[in-house]
Amino acid sequence: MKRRFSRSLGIVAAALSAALAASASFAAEGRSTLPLYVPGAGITPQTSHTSPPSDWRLTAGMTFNGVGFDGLARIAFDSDGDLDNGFYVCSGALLAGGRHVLTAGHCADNFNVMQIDFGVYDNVATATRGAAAAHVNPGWDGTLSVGADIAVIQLDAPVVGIQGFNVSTSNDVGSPMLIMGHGTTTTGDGQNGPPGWDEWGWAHFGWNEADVGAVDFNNAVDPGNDYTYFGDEYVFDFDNGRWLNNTLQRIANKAGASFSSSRGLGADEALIAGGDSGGPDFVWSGSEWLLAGVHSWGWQYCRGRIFPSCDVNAGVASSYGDLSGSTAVYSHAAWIDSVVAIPEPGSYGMMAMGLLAVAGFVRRRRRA
Ligand SMILES: [Ca+2]
Ligand SMILES: [Ca+2]
Ligand SMILES: [Ca+2]
Ligand SMILES: [Ca+2]
Repeated sequence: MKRRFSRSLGIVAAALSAALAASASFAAEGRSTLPLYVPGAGITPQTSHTSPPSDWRLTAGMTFNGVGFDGLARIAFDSDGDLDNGFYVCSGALLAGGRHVLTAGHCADNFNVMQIDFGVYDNVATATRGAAAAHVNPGWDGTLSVGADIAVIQLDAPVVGIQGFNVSTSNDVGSPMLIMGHGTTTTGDGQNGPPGWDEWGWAHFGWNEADVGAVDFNNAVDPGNDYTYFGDEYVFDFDNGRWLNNTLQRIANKAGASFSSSRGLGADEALIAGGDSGGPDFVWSGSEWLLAGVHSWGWQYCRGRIFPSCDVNAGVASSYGDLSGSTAVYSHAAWIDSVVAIPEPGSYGMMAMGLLAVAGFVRRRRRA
């Protein structure tokens, strides 16, 4: 089970052409989930920035407001029982208590092998665990933008010595968020092409603002929709300071909607990319970083919908003007509490049975 992702960079480079083969779920039109499939062994990893991704590495010992982020997780998984022949990559965050990881539903609804690495710096993990069970939100059926794309993974052994995070219980629309993940990297200007593996041994961080919740956003881009919501979500745009690329404000203007969106956070602005799925958006409470969002989807919205286009590069995902969505944690705080409170199984055998039972349930439900 314990495998290091230290396979050759050559294999990773060869896999580049198949990058961004998102796994599942294209439910809401145009939106796509952001796990990355890595065709050969090796790992990927992260995030689109205003300057070279090397400026945005999450390095060992780095703190924000005095808090370290070894609790950021890199998740490798597959449903063929084998990580050597390729796997999917997501991100996640350690919950307070050290026994669970918060991630996206689409990262935990179809796997039978999973390796979770914490505190990965230059491709060396501070701690590695497996999954004992996956608790996918009951509302998740592959449909994006209805607030259901969230899951809690129970670790096969507690993580000690690494700080986990508490969840936010308030609606954080309007808040600046510290975003992190182990996805692919590029720059927002599109000059470096689609997100790739240039920084594959590192996690990256950046900032953005949660401008609008699920209902107001969907009503603006899809008037008259009849979505059934299971929770809330936050929608972000990747700003470069220009009016033209302030996509959420332009959507609001066009729709006569009540929300607004700034022209961004200057050089700090970032957007998630492939492989960041399931990763965290943090808000600062005044005394701690709280888990506010779980990365869910990306959307090259602008082309064909807004003129002149709000996207600086229609061919590059996570370029300026593109959108992302994160499941809003506050809307699932009670559910997360209930899952984390479930007693641990008494033996490894029982844990394995629990995992299979969850996976089987999800498969049956998704065929329905
Ligand atoms: Ca595989
Ligand atoms: Ca923004
Ligand atoms: Ca904006
Ligand atoms: Ca784009």
